[in-house]
Amino acid sequence: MNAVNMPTIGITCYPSQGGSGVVATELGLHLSRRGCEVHFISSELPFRLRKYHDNIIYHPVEMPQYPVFQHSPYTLSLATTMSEVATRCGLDILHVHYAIPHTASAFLAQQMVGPERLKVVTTLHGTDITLVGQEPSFFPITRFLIQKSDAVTAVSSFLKAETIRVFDTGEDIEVIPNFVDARVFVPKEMNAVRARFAPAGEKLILHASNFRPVKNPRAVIEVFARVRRDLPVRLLLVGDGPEMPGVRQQVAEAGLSDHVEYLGPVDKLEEILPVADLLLLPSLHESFGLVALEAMACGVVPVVTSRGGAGEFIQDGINGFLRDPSDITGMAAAASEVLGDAALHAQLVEEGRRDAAADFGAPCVVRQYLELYDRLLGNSGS
Ligand code: GMT
Repeated sequence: MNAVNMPTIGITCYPSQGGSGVVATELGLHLSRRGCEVHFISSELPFRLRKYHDNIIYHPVEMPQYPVFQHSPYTLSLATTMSEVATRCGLDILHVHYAIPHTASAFLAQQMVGPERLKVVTTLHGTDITLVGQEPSFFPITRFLIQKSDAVTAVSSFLKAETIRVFDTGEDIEVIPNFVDARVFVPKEMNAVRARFAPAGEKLILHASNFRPVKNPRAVIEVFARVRRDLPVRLLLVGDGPEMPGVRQQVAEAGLSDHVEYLGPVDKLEEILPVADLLLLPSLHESFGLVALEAMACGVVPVVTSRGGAGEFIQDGINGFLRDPSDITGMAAAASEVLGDAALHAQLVEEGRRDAAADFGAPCVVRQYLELYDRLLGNSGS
């Protein structure tokens, strides 16, 4: 605890672009503004931290190479750094995002420091449960680590239910949803950028992801091709990943190259998202789908997979659309309908922005994490 009786928190996440790293970093930033001292412990500086912030200290994890190692044992180096930081900086809580392997390191660090001095919170984000954790070589340890954490949160009720169903962990998992800073993710005119990407006044569809198979990016191109039959529309692809070469080939083969822009990874998504009219996220599943919430905050209508947790913030036809990821026709029809009807589009934008800022706005959700920390540390109120 610091002078103003706020907990001192260690946060570990994957530093590269990806929803879990975004949520962890934004949480750390918001906690620091509320008076917590926050220590980020990770292999690299998380990408949204790249400037000075009061109350935030970054501790890199050194990973020594040695000829006998086939792979440097990151999990052990992380555990060592966590225990050193916990002791030296007086951490009350280690909050790890994405169970594998971060909870394993936190568990080891806790054993080294003493369980009475350091609590471990694990936030489950998605594929740590729905894909990676179910690999036979990871399943038993993932289950063990969930049970050993002092508190476990899941970013959606869907993910909580999946965790209980697959890992038989018991009900003691708290749902704390993802959040958006609705002062940063705001609608913007962006006339100059729009003129560049949509010179003839076309509508703009945007897809942003890490282009892995689970994101189903080929469906993005199929839906886009269908919508183009109905309306003048262009596509912005943000991000990069293993599916990108196949996507480029698909675009070329469909004769769509002149209508698609590849923007690559964008650190500050809020600087490009508002230019779009519609976001497409046809993932095979999404435990939450943070980018859809960020889109709503920016006044962009989301057309999102119905498999997973997105239905916990998107109401079909009210503030966005939910469709099965195999339903190319359904996604295209929803996109064409809303892009072709200005009044409907404006109505969905208004609903989406209001819903994103209310229940899923940063103040509301960060408070839930602070209350959890307080309960764990035996304090009352936050
Ligand atoms: O997409 C992933 O599998 C990685 C993961 C991440 O670290 O970015 O994304 C998951 O966590 C996000 C933040 O909580 C969620 O918004 C994403 O829905 C979730 N991805 C999946 O469930 C596929």
